[in-house]
Amino acid sequence: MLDRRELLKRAGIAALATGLGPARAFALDPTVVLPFDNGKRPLVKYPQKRPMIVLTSRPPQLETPFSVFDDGPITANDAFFVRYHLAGIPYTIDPDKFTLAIKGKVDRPLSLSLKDIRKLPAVELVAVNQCSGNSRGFFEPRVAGGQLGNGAMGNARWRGVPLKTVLDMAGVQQGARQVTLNGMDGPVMDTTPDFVKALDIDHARDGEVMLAYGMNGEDLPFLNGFPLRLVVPGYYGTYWVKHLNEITVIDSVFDGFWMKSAYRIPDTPCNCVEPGTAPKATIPINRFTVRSFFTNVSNDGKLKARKTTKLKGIAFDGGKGIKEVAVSTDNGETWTPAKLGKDLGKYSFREWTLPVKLVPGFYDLRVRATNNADDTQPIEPRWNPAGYLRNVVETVRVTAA
Ligand SMILES: Nc1nc2c(c(=O)[nH]1)N[C@H]1C(S)=C(S)[C@@H](COP(=O)(O)O)O[C@H]1N2
Ligand SMILES: [Mo]
Repeated sequence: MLDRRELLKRAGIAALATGLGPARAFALDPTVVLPFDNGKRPLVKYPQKRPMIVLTSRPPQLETPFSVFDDGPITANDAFFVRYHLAGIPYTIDPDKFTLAIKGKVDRPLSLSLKDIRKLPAVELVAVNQCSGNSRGFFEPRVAGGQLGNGAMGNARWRGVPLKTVLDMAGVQQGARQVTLNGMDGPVMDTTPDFVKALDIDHARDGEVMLAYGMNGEDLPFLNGFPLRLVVPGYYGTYWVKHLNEITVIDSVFDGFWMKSAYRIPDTPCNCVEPGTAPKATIPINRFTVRSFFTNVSNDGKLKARKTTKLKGIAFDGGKGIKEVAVSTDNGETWTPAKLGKDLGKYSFREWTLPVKLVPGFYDLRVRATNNADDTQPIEPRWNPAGYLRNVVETVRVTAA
């Protein structure tokens, strides 16, 4: 494990703290253009990260360049996206002094060091983390919020202890209804609500929700929540609280801003509404919708006609597991099942491949996944005012010549 000085040195986080911001190695940062209006973004290198697509720099909000997802089903730590709400990020964290408090409606309030937590029986799980607003930039009509392409997602092997373990150690009292989760970051103005999330007590104790200190065999990168974060398999990233240092068991339903007002979806069967309209009632966002992507072909791609091309991609869902991925080369008239890759668990990206041979022409290639509950992806996009849950069938336009 890294000591503090070592961490600061390796991560260069001190540079961020002193206001230098990201390392600007180049006079002119390269840019990328996401395929929607106002999609031009700088590519910048941050501590412990390779050059990433920058949405905002204060706080850092970094999107993964999409080509990374073709490298394999696990997203490298240095390419994993970063999302923060509040500019008050704890730029220096001493892992030897870090403690996690478990308090509220418990018999034995606890203060656990990182060492204490690392001594508990560890578990590992591969799971996708995806921001609720991933792909928001594609919404039509456009909606307010971070205009993200498809790179606000990633898949990692997380290591830590079940949240249940520490809740049982503390002894949850009768009548407990939720746990609230707070990290070390905070607002810079006291009118901004602190980022606090909540889970129902049964969910918190399901044995899968994890206090994670490891990611793909290493400590968590600083910007992904060092030294401890919550992992909520199958659930949108908003619940995956980073720099987690305070868990409170409560006997009510938490009514903080980030649960009661933000991160809510329409309470309709499709969790969608007529484009441009407001929902009558909303519920907190929860599990991922089913999605699939091509990773080795993109718009304006060129394929060799009459030669076999192996199309490749990824699929995932909110935890039922992927049952089938199918590809259409004829505008959705016919669908051919792809071959699924190795199963890394029901919360992981699932790779798929499909060889195709095309005669010369223009093609809209489509990919559609179905999970083990027979949930699938819609051909027409669904809409909600916050730009969440996007899972329309993805299309890439290529030329075979
Ligand atoms: N402490 C803290 N944790 C947080 C957030 C935050 O703003 N502060 N944002 C959440 C949101 S909305 C997302 S999508 C995930 C992103 O995780 P990542 O930055 O490791 O990719 O972190 C979550 N955890
Ligand atoms: Mo998010």
